[in-house]
Amino acid sequence: MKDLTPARSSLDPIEIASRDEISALQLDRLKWSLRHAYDNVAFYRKSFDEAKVHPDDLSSLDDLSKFPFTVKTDLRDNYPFGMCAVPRDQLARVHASSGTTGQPTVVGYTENDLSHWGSVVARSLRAAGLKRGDMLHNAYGYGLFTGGLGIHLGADALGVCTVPISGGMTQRQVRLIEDFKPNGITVTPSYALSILDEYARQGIDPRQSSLDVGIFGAEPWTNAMRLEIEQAFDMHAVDIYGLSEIIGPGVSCECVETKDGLHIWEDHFYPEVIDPVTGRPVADGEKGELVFTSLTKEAFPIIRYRTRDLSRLLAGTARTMRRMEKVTGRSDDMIILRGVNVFPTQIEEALMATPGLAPHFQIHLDNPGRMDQLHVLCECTDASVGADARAAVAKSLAARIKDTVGISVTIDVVNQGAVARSEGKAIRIIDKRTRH
Ligand code: DLL
Repeated sequence: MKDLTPARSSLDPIEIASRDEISALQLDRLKWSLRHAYDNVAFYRKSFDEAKVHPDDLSSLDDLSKFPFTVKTDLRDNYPFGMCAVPRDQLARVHASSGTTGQPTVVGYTENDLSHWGSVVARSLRAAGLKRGDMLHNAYGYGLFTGGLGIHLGADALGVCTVPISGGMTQRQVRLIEDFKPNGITVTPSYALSILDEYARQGIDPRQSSLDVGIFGAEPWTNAMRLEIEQAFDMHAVDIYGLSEIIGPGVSCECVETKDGLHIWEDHFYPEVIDPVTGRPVADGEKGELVFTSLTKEAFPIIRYRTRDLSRLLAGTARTMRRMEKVTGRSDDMIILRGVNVFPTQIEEALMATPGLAPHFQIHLDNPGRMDQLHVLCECTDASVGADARAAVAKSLAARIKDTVGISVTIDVVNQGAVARSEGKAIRIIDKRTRH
């Protein structure tokens, strides 16, 4: 793999500023953001008043913990523009979450917000190893989802030429990678696997492709999956994180030279990690739920947003800005199976460590006899293996899950292509449990 480390001189000075400098900037911006939210959004005025706090009560960064949280339902309750802090004619863009559970969540951006978004995504792409003059195959979905257009904005800001292919039509994805010879690809890790399958189907060796780096996010993925993808494509695989409520992609990103967690662009997003039960902030290094406060957002300022994503904060390495550990999962996706907490990423890790299995999987939950059962659907790499060999692989995966996660599960090793493929975010859990 190529050394893609960006020149130090190409970084934004704040990325490598001293901690004192970063904290001073954060404090200034935090004061502005709290005041802006309080003065311009009825929801924040009410929630601060009810909690008996005022923007003037913040004199240090730690004082932020006095302020109330914002949760997803607050955004839904204020659908569509109740959380907007600027007159409607100052909005330059809106995006919305898919709203799988009902009401979509709407977010909006002013021109300045779009410019900041572009600059944090540009920073992320640069950290991942792209530079002016490169070409990027952008297979995140375009539309209301922030992935496609968010990455596009950052690529424009960095001077990278974008192929705005969006998700889907996998055959064409391979064709255009082969014909256009891009340096990088931005895509969900699960859709990258579908593209890999298509390479195999067409009999083309992905290791010979032009790709030097893949920038993967929008869903959890493990370091084991990173290795799999890096080896399959002979390219770097870097993690990018973000969520619409905070801005979209580009809240944090790994640096290609270290790949040791995602540097949070702390001059725009103030991170905290809290104990999800007590709501109290925990010290850096301790695991909990990520909470973000926007520091520069004009249209939809967001104060102490509970992401439900589990991670921990770590000191900076390649940059002075702090890192967040790779997200292990969302608290919403945590399965409690007979009293044991299980995340799909743990199943992914066990699967990737089991020889003979392809990286596609889905978890089915059921409770036929009132007892919860977890069933893993996965595929073997070799279609010609017989029933006995499949049973042996299934047994070895079940034993590994028992060993590492501590639960008994059933496994079905199905034919290649029988596990549903993703064109965006993978659906990892099918919950067929009935509430008795
Ligand atoms: O998924 C934004 C995005 C697009 C990020 C493209 C990266 C690349 P939402 O649709 O609002 O926004 O979903 C946000 O996705 O709270 C996490 O649960 C999950 N997520 C995003 N990035 C990662 C990641 C976009 N790198 C939700 N690792 C977040 C794990 C991620 N989970």
